[in-house]
Amino acid sequence: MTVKTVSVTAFEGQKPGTSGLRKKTRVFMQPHYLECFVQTIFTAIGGAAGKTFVVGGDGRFFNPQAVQVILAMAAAQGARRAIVGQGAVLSTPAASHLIRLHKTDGGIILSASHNPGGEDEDFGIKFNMANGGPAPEAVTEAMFAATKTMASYDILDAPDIDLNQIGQSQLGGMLVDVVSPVADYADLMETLFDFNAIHALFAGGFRMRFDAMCAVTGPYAREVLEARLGAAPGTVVHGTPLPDFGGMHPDPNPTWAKELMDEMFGPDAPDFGAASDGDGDRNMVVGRGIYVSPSDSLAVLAANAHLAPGYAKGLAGVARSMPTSAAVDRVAEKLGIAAFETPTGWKFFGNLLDAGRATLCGEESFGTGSDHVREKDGLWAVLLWLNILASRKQTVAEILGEHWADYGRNYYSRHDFEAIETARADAMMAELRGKLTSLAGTQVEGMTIAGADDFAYTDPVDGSVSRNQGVRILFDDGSRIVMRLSGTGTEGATLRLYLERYAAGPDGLAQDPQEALAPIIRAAQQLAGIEAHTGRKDPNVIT
Ligand code: VG1
Ligand code: CO
Repeated sequence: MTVKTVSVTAFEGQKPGTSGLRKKTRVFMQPHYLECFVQTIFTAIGGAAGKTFVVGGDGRFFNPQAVQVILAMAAAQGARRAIVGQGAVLSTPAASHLIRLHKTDGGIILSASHNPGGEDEDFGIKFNMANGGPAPEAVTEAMFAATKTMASYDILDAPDIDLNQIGQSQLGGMLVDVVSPVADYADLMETLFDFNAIHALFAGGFRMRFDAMCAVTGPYAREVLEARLGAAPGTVVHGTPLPDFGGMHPDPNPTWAKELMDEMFGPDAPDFGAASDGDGDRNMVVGRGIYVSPSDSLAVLAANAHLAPGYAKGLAGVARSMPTSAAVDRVAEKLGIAAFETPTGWKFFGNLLDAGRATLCGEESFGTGSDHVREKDGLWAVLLWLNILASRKQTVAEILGEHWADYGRNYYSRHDFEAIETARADAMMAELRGKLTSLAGTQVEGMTIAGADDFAYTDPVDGSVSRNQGVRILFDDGSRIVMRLSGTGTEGATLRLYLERYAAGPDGLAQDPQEALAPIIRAAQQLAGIEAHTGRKDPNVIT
């Protein structure tokens, strides 16, 4: 086996976004494109020599081929060992766990997460650090810088290795360890939750539906829910991962997980429903006849986490992304623990988790997680809910109702305007940014603006500063509008409009969120001129 040095011309636009580099699959499949980015990863981390990496992906189209390329490059560049999920598959949280479990130097995860998969859909790649978490901005910036001067890469000229058999083999000088993608992750879950109590819940007739959306979580959910916790066979639906996710859009929200929503709001609905995304780090939870918004879910989990053995000693602190509702802040206040507000993207939670300052983290985009790994974790969130349901012996609706009665309700919604022409979206944001300083004290829709800014974050652990993380318009009654452009899309721009209004109760806790938020939605249209700039009056997706 020989090492080939391949000369290349640098590609433009290999800029990691909110969560790694995402492009159309065919872009990744063109000669040298993937290889160049993998090389920039190795360059940005000071080379691969002597290092151990975890490698795997969410099973989408091109995942197996990409893993072979990464292994051949790592071997050529002197890596010591690669730990690979069987079939080249690992969910994002399972990869994060393996990085930590084996104290590796990091991991390469192939996924475009909640984006559809297939030859004509999306593909992605990201690097996670030795702590198991996504590379921080300083590292992704170093990667992007390296992409611009890329001139050659080294790769081993070797036949593909068999990734379908668990066991060890040698690729050049590198040991390849093919492991079960599920076993270690499932064992970790057993250390965190009261499996006996959840088992008893299912044995007592509790019914659940878990929609894996033909993506990576099927085998994980089957093992944990059906095999280990005794949920009825068939609890997990769409449980076989497919390269194109069976045509499903594996984004667990009411729009894309419509089948689950219909079931949960239907006549013979199970007690509990959940769905996960392409790479298994997101979750949506639904009770019988009641949808739980991700921001509320985070707050309920924070308020009840002590009911699970892994969190019995309480939480050090909580963290949420800035656009996520302040519902969890109210819980933190009552618990007397710190609440942190970070920019969008899980990489910003890493330092807080490593420093032991936050135990639970969450984003409005259906992501929740804890210090057990350094990624958000869909199945983990579902298990924490199940533990709480088993312990409190109440329905989801009862738990949510009591939560709002205790803390008040943060009405919340996100409106996505997808595939806007990039130039128009940029012009709209620039115009809005230009008038931020003049908004304070003015009135819109009968509400007074208390302040407006472009969110900047100073990491309390390492002092790094991240600017331009989203426009915030804050009203004097605590309501707010947040606007930012997505960093995970592959076509044009996506505007995310986040809307929030607080109702202290006891009255007005049972409104429809879109109605409760109506004046704020109108205010956003007026202030940003969304329709004038984009031609769009209504969003494509509402969560
Ligand atoms: C979106 C979400 C963000 C999440 C990111 C990655 O980013 O809003 O909260 O961390 O996706 O999640 P953006 O930039 O498109 O708003 V995943 O499950 O796609 O890795
Ligand atoms: Co994901």
